[in-house]
Amino acid sequence: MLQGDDSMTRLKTEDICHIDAKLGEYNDELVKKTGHTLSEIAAHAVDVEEKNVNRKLHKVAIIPMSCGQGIIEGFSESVASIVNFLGFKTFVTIHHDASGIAEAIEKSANILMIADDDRFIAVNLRTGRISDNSKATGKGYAAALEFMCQGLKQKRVLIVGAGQVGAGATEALIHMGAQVDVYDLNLEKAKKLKERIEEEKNYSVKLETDLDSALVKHSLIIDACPALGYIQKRHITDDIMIVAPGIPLGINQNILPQVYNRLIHDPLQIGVATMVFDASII
Ligand code: PYL
Repeated sequence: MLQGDDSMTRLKTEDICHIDAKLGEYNDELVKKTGHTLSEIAAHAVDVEEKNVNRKLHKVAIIPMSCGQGIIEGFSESVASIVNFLGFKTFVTIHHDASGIAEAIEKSANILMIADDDRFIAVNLRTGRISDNSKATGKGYAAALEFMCQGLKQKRVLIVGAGQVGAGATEALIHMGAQVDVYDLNLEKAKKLKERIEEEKNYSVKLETDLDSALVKHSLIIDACPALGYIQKRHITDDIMIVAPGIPLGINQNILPQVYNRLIHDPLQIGVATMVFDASII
């Protein structure tokens, strides 16, 4: 039933063009669903107190990158609007690529954010700390889920997708005391994640091999894969909560109204907020 791998989906301008204008609205939606703001979710994801993040110490530059498939119109501006919303001084460089990096440093930026087709990173030039968007996104959504269901200790969570986002979410969930079950269409990939986590964290991850029955059994779900609409009406329970960093959304359009109040999904906001907070740690 599930098609597609879990490599990073490339955003399109239409996925992100509304971000700036709707940040306030999205923040209110997060508060309604989780009890916490975008800043608080991101701070929680990186284990810092939101009020202790000293925004004044940082100047963030977003540098458009033209390599590979090229610049996504509105991408850098959307990232800048999120970082600015969090309270950091932020600008998009006029130049792109190497000239953009030079410009950022000449204008005294100390955190640089750059994305090519494979990676989106924030680099803290003072500390050398590199924050990766995929991992940060997994952590950020795990934090949002923890707030939404008021604690994850000993709760069972299904992660669909064992890529970088799923891996970030797995590590964060373990830290929160949850029981993690992982499904990936590519069983080998899921096994690799399980083995790595068991070796590094001495923690047992359960592999799910049948997505349909896994979805029926779980009410806490992280949709971290790019497959469309695989969560169907028969999977919806009264207590279901879904956080969905995956693009496109894995929930069938027909059941969206039923789950809307227990669903968190955005194209960039939580991931970018978490990576910039992570990069700003001194
Ligand atoms: C970073 C996002 C999250 C989801 N998909 C990822 C994606 O779209 N990556 C490609 C980003 C390319 C940006 C382009 C630019 O405009 O600077 N190089």
